[in-house]
Amino acid sequence: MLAARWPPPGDDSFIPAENPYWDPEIETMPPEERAQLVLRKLKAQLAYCASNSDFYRGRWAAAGIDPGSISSLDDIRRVPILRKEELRTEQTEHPPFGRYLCIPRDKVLRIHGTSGTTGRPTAFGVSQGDWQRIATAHARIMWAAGIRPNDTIFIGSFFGLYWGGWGALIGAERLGATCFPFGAGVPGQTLQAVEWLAQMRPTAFYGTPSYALRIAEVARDAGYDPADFGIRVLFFSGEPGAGIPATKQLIESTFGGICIDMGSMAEMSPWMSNAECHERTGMHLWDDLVYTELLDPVTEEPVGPGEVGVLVYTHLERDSQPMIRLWSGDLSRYTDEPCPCGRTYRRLPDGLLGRADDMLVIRGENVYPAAIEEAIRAAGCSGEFRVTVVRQGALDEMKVRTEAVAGHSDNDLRNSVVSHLKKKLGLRVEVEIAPAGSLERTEFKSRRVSDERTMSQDVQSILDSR
Ligand code: 8LQ
Repeated sequence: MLAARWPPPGDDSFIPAENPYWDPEIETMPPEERAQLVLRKLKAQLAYCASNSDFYRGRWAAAGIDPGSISSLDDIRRVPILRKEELRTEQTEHPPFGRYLCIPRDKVLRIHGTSGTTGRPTAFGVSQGDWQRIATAHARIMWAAGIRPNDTIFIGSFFGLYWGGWGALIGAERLGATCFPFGAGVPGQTLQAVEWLAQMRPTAFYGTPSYALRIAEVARDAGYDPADFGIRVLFFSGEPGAGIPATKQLIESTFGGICIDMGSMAEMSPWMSNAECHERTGMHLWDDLVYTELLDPVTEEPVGPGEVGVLVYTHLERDSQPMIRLWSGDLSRYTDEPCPCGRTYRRLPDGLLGRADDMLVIRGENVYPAAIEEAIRAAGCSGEFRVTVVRQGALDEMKVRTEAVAGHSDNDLRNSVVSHLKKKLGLRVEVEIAPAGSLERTEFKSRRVSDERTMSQDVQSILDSR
């Protein structure tokens, strides 16, 4: 459905007949043809921002850019990159939404926001049209994950400012599935989740990977086998895990369903525009919804397939708070090799490697948090773990604390972690095995890797200054 109108209407009630694709034409079109579609939508989006936002008008005028002169996708590189700090500053100077809110204040249907743990929270004002378009985009992408109207979707995520659970909910509603917005974060709720899962037997699950694994532990403690819940599809966003092969496998063997990685940033909703299909070959970049560039973290030039770059996102159908070239800080690699699903979108076969500011440089090697998790999980650690990097004398040392696993001696587990990390990262580590269940769990996003040297701050300031 190549909508002639921009932005496309989001409120249509179309649901495909049984078919692998929600929109076969767009999802399987030759990439060159899709580039033309993306360009048409990009031009409409830029023109819209120029007419409706003093923020964009001002910054583009200052950069000497006439958005009307953009005539190829390459031309987008003339448009200035936008950083989250700039959004915060704009909202401080022009509260509450900043002048990139392109609709009248009274047309804001929903207010969401960031948690603001690292600075001023960012406010999201969403129009009714955008809310509906996000729902339709998410329904289309969830369809590709194998979710159908006869599924029941358990949403084990907060229903508050955080956009994750809401995005899954409205996508599920639009798809015509049965929604089970269970929530998270209330004391005692995880055990209740287990009991409801056993009783209601939903066929799909949404949350963070950490929380799914936490639910599995609580289930086992309560005498349930999570594989008996009957969940066919588990889809995730918000943190690494679902895209890390050993963690994906752990989730799949624990629950007996497929594990699907999704997620970009709340600002970029529809945040499922990075999302795997049921083949699980890495997140597709759903470029006709959000156009995604991968840029070298230092030169900001495009990188080729297989090279590490920062994901930079541009909305193509947002009328409330469109983001144009938002620098995510997340590192990844793409491939344009075909996916067995038949969709012609590029893919991120390694998921998100980690944020540029979380990348560690240990004894001269670039080490991504996702690679550390892959090695630790592959070593057989099914519980929680923590990684600390410290400087001892002139040397960087990595210390891992993980938990005992039933049926494995602590010594075997320790040796296994040491050898997997050595093989994957070439690093020597010190491993401590803590009692099972002793490390803190989260119902949201985990922070498992911490760098206690000053080095990473130096690296960050270099990255920031470019
Ligand atoms: N982040 C998000 N998804 C990720 C993934 N699949 N793999 C690795 N890191 C991921 C509302 C959605 O869940 C998206 C979301 O979490 O938005 P936030 O709260 O703005 O957080 C965005 C950050 O979460 C990204 O920049 C990634 O670092 C991480």
